[in-house]
Amino acid sequence: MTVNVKPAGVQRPRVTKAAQLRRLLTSSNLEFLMEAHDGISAKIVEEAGFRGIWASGLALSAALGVRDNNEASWTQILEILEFMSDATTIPILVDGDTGYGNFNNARRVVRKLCQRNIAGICIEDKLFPKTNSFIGEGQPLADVDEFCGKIKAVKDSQTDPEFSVVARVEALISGWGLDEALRRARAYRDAGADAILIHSKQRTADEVLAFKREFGDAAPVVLVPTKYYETPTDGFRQAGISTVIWANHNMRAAITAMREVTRRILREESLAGVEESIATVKDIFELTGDEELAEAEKRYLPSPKEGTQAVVLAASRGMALGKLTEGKPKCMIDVRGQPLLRRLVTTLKEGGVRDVTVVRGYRKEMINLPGIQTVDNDLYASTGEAASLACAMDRIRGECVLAYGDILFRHYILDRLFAASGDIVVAVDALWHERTMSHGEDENWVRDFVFCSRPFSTNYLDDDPVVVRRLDSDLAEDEICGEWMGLAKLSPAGSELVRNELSAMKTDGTLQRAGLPSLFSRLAERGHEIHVVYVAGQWLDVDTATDLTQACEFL
Ligand code: SPV
Ligand code: MG
Repeated sequence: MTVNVKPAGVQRPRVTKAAQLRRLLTSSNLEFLMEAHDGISAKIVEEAGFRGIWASGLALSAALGVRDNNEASWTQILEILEFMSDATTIPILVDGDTGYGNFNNARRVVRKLCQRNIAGICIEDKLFPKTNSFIGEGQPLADVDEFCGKIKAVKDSQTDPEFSVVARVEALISGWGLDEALRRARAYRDAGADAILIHSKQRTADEVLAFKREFGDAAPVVLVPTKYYETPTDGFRQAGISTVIWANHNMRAAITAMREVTRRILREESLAGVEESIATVKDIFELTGDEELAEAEKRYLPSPKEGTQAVVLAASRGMALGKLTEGKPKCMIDVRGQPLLRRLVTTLKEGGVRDVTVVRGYRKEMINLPGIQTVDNDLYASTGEAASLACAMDRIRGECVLAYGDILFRHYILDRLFAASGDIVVAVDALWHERTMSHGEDENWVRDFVFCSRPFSTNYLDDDPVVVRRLDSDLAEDEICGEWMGLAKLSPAGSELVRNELSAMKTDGTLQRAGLPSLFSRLAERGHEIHVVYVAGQWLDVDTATDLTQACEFL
């Protein structure tokens, strides 16, 4: 029995854009190219189901607000073509006007088009700078031999063997008649053109169909029925035409739509009247492939730590800062143009924390930053940090960061907490003594000192876990191993331990006045290990005016 399955790893050979266009030009069916003039219109052409794009010189120029007279340079056009090509998978036939100069300019253009995966170029037998075919009468034509040389030069220069060169005959446009058109078309075919575009500005297709009858199948024949649009398309099919170009209709449709909407908004001074009739913003996202970016972000960006929470304690006023906290809580004090809390929240989110809950109290309405959730401790004036934390009890779940609302620290400290083992991990500054020295005397300065199982060591091999014995603002100097930064990380089990301890404190009546040091000390006394990550400075808190000055310098 034969099983018709493609063997794993065997890919269907990719048909290049140049090969796709060549197939359209040489196929026995009538094919169509639709005008586009930028990335989005090119996408719309592909989305509609067209198998090829006409990058119209008229429409590209118009989109830039210039005339179809080579006012935009070929490199400016090339830039847009690159966007159009990158945005689509179907081939683009570029309207290359006269080739932007002589054979030498034209071959340079073609090399660049091949580099950008453009499938073909159409060049017309007029003079540079060109004039649109529908303007004026008797436009001068290029010398036949000169134009044949140009065709040969571009065919010799294409780096993709299936790139197509369409030679456009303007003899009928310029009033030279059928014989001249045929003479030219045959010469261009002999010079190597892959197809002939016979252009006409008559209201009927009579002259282009007469051309086709005489020219026969000497080369694929391409039409642009802009002026003879009333001719039934089947007529082209029966005549054996290769390809029809709908040359400028997206640009014209866009002009009509933009005019209508712009004028209406001006008149009505409102968007209400147009909203229903225009593309949605979501349409724009879809057309430009936002979904792919979202997928790619999942693949390539570091994933936010699954469900990591943070609870930030920001209920207190910060009396020691005096006038500065008269109208707002300490965490909202401006530090170099941003509230302290905003900087902290940014650090947490950049570190992979998904949800940040801020416990508010004093002047709570002032804490209104985007991207945070809030809970309130309305008894902030008579309660301490443990009571504030208990207000966020249901947010202490899974992996959770606890932070004072007045600290700033370098990102890597959070990374180290996440990397550390242990259900409860606290960041402890071993350089507490240096902080004392640089801070100077200040009786309002309350610090959370830590007595640990082992002091900080610089010994590289010494990596046994260090645990907290006691956390207190009132330790004997020889017991102090460091200062707690006001930053801790809880594992899911650690979150549960903290919730249970807060409930126990509520029951035994100690919750209201306790600080977080007592919470951790209680847990340590019960035999739960509180792991220490030693850091060496690189953080600060803002308790006093001196701290505020240092915070500005820190940034
Ligand atoms: C274009 O679309 O720019 C063309 C076709 O060259 S036409 O405007 O009909 O000449
Ligand atoms: Mg043109």
